[in-house]
Amino acid sequence: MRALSRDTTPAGALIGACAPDATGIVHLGLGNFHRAHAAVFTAEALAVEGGDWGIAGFANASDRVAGPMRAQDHRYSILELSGEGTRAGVVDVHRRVGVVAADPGAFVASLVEPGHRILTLTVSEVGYSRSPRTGALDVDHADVRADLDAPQSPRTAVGLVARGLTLRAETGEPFTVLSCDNLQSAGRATRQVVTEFLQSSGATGDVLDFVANRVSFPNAMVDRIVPGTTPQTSDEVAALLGVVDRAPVRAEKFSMWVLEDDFAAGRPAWDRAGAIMSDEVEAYELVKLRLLNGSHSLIAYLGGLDGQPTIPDAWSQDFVRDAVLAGIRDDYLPSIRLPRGFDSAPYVEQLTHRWGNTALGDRTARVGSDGSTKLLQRIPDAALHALADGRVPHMLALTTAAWIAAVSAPPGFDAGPVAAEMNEPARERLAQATRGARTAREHARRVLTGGFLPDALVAHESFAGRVEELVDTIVHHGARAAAREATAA
Ligand code: CS2
Repeated sequence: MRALSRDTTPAGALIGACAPDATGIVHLGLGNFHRAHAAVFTAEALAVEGGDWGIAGFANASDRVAGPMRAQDHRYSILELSGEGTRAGVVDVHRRVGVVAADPGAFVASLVEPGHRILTLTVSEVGYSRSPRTGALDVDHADVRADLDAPQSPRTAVGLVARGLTLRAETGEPFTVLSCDNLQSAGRATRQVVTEFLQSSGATGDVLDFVANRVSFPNAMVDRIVPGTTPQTSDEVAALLGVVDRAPVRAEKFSMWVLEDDFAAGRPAWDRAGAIMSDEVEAYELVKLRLLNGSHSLIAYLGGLDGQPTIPDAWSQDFVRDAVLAGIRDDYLPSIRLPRGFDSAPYVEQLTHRWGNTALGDRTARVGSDGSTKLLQRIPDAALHALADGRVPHMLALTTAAWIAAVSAPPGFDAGPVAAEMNEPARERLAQATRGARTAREHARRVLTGGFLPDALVAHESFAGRVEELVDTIVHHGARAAAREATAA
């Protein structure tokens, strides 16, 4: 069977069929999510309205995706999996690909090209280098410190963006930096860390003025469940399209993008491809980060501790479902001001179907990975809202407790094989912070006071004590008992 390329793409398989000649967007983080989300919106927008908005895509570290894409004329396929069956399409919107770790200079140089007017980012929550305790740029992090000491040769995402904007300030050409990650006030947060980086690394007033006045950082809410590719994915593509694709993506059918229409140098007609331009993006972000992502974390940690390998497996357990729906009702919904005209009931109903998508088979370990940074976007502000109202947010405490039990190895507790698969960048620091703890409660307390959560939240003894109790219950009686205890409270 022949490899996917311009010549072998089956007639009618192209999504959008837009074929841009020139690139106008630089993208950092050439993973599955970008390729199933913004890249598809861009291909569809260009098919409607055209424009020089091809994408120059950069992977952070490895050639795993960039290599095959290069060999396939920058094309790749998407498998959309739902109860209605599987659909395959081919995306053709990238015109260059690179790997930052191999050539950071090429990435920085691409930010200065005048035709490049937007940088999109999918670097995940970890990539913004924010302090868990304060939310500001984490200047204590070794990688950030190294970049601050040598801002001309950065390695972190924030340092790379700051370097590109510093060089772009010389031409003064306006630019937009668009975060497509699950961050609260994503644009504002990105502007903040980039500006803090520039200030701490001795940037000139001219550069700071340029970034303040000529660079926009729109807020955006992004949503599509995109699990990793499995060894079978290429076989499925081969069966459906008759070509070999070495960099396919799997995704659910649902896709949503809500953007603040604040682009300093223009944008593709994303709105004509179904994206929503709104002046209430932060409200949409909160809805999504809390109802979907916060609940997703609870499903993953309870399910993981219960040995459920996939999200639909976890979701099919009554104790998980009861806890999640209680969390939405009691802890998340009261913490949000809904966007105008937004009805939460059908949204939640739709979430239940998305979590139950067995065709997609999203992995529990994927959603449970990186909890130390993801939970910060999902839990603390909602919890503080409840606490300020005089309520203990039991399900947010349960989410925190289940994360601690799943990834930080309380004494004498085996979290099981699914939890062991979760990738947690803070494992080492968690181990240091909890070394020598003799009981589950003592262990939990050390995590709580170890700088992994905002000080303002941990200062609430009603929350910290609840987390401690629930870790204790998980360790001695299991996740089901803890969920029941929290749901009954
Ligand atoms: C998930 C998200 O990994 C996670 O924690 O909650 O990746 C989720 O699937 C997406 O945000 C859906 O848009």
